[in-house]
Amino acid sequence: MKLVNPLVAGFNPDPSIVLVDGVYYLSTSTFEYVPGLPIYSSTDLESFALIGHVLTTPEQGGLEGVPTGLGVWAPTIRHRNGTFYVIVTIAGGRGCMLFTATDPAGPWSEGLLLAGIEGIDPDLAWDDDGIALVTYSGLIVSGPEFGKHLGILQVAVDLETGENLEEPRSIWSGVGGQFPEAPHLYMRGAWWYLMIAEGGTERGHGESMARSENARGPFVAGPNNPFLSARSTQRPVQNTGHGDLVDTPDGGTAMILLGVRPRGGTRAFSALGRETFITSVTWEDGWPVAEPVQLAPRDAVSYDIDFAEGIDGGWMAIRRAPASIVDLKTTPGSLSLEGEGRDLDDPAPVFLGRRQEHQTATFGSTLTTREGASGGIAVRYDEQAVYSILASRSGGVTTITARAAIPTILQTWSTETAADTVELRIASVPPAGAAFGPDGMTSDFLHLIAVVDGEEQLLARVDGRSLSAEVAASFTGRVIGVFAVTGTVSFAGFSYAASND
Ligand code: 6LW
Repeated sequence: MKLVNPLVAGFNPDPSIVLVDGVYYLSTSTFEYVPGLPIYSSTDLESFALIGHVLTTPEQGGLEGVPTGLGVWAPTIRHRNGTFYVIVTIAGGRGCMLFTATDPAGPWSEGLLLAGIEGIDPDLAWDDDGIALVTYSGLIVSGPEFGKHLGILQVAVDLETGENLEEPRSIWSGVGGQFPEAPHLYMRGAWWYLMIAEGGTERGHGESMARSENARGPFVAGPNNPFLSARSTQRPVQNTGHGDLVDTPDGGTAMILLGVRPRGGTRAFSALGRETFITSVTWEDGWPVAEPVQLAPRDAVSYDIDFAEGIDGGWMAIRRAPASIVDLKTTPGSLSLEGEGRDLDDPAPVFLGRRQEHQTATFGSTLTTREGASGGIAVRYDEQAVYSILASRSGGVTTITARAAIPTILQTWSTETAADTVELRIASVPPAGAAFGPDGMTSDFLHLIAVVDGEEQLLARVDGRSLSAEVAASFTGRVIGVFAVTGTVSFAGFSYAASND
């Protein structure tokens, strides 16, 4: 079977997958973005299409006020007797939630709170008697005990009421790596397998396996844990872990998992954040053996979005629904955004974005600012790590300001024009210098470009590593898009040109 990697490119961490009647459904973490919990679907485990989202409104997840770094963490998607289930932690939001649907494209339910589950990364399985077991990582992410870790826990839950049916039990916590998390429990042959991630979601990440004859344990660790990890290797895909197992179309086993693609002299900076990868798993003496994750990107696809055709499901807003800011009527054929006086450092700016999926990519838009209006384009990790180009119209002059914001530091570069319509572009350009020189030891450079009166101006060339998984540290990835700060700004399309360089 051909494996494509990344399988789902761009900011798509903590993947979970289920196979139902020959169709795969996969979901990933989305933190503070709305819509949340995308459902990607595939019939060949190679090409995936976005078919819908579990969370279509911020209220469904309690996302309106979620702190940066928290929000929608690590779903598990499962299916039983005609119902799809997504169980997920909404850290700093509604808590441990269970959503259901008969059609995975949606609509999904408003969600049931599993109030007795204090932790993250919940898994859902049914024991031999059909009792629902939630297996989860006992990391406390709210209240006075924030940060405390109780290892991998399990509890039987009534899925009608959301009540625990017993006290949570500790079942296995791996072989000593930090942050035992992302458990998944599977029945396979005569065994219940408990797979977990440990080592932390950074370079130490890996997958470990234990098994038992009973879904509740006792679990006995496998012989070669962690049985998958890229730690201490030179492999191009690092941080591999947080996996889920699924049958392949040809009857084998695959693991989908998160990974990063670091670049730079010390291979340290991953511009796109954590993405979804796939690798094959074989079984020896009843224990899994995983192939290292190979890099095998699909052909890069460039696109031009015509807003006359509306807004597709790839667009996201921050702590609010895209529908609350999208205006396709004010300037027909364009997307208009109405500023609310808040800039990109606000927790809920007027920003609409989509995942940057390629390390080498240029995106942009031609926008028109009315008198008193300001807005532009941006590449964002979180509200503290965002590079943008802002066009502000005042007194018949448009001031174009390239801005590089990283925590506590803001640098700007400006130019002016009489035109009220300007084209803005941001390009991710690979590092080109000697491996250990200053131009080589980074993920990429971001070129902030304005086309003014037909002439292209490079306003700034900024090191990209501040917008990488390793530096920005928030759990998201790069999201590229358009925004307004004041007045009405109209965007005539959105272009994205990518390559696999
Ligand atoms: C995820 C957990 C993790 O729930 O990061 O560090 C969290 N590990 O498995 C967010 O992606």
